[in-house]
Amino acid sequence: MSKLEAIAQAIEGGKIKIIGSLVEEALAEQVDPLAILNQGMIQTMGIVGDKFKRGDIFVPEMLIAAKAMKKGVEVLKPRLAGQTDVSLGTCIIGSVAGDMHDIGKNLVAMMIESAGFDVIDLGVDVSTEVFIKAIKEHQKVKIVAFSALLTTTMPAMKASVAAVKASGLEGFKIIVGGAPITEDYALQIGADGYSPDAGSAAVLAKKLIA
Ligand code: B1M
Repeated sequence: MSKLEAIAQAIEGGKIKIIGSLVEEALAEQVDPLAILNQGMIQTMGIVGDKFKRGDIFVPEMLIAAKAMKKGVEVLKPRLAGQTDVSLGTCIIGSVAGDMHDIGKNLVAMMIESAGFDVIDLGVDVSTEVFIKAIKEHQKVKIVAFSALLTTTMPAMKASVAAVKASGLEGFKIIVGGAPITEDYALQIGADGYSPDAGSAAVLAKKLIA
């Protein structure tokens, strides 16, 4: 079995104790960190989601797979994130109200940070009020980023975008993303940008402030 297959299997099986060393071994064998992330981890979470949808697994299995992925990403992070000395400004990010999913949001935060922004991660289930408070409290906010993974939390994203725009606060761009979000939806709710994945979110953030 290849290292990538072993990592995928450990994520799917929620093998939190061995995932860190498997990722380290793969890195030591010069496996591309992006391949570990995309093929070993993100793809596997898609498989986990499909199994959940079919009723082959339930929330606890989905949860331990998510925990294993988080652990794996922790080990991978230093190899994915670049180093920049100059700050491009602050990015406020969070998963919208009612949404507890944070793996994708954490990856977006990590990529935006490595692109040169100071990232304030508000976590999950973030209310509009908390987003607005954070924008007011931080200096040089250039990007406000909303993540949603559930069709049922898309209205919360819409409400947050509308409230931030109506708040009179200025000087930043709003970006949105997450599995059910599309470019059309982003436009429809008045966001300044949409991206389908973490890497392109960082590119978009830089482009929007240029
Ligand atoms: Co949930 N869940 N979940 N879940 N979960 C999904 C999203 C689901 C598609 C599974 C399925 O049915 N196939 C489904 C949603 C269906 C729908 O809305 N139509 C679902 C459901 C139904 C639920 C519950 C309702 C289940 C229940 O309780 N009955 C419940 C809701 C809880 C809540 O939020 N209120 C729930 C709970 C959970 C867990 C807690 C068990 C766990 C989350 C743990 C955690 O995040 N800490 C979980 C998981 C793990 C998943 C799946 C399997 C994997 C999500 C993930 O981490 N993917 C997911 C199925 C799937 O996605 N195929 C599923 C890997 C991650 C890297 O990808 O998050 O998509 P993703 O992020 C990507 C892009 O979307 C993008 O970049 C990232 C990578 O490059 N992106 C952005 C994300 N945010 C962005 C922001 C941007 C730009 C890009 O700009 C700001």
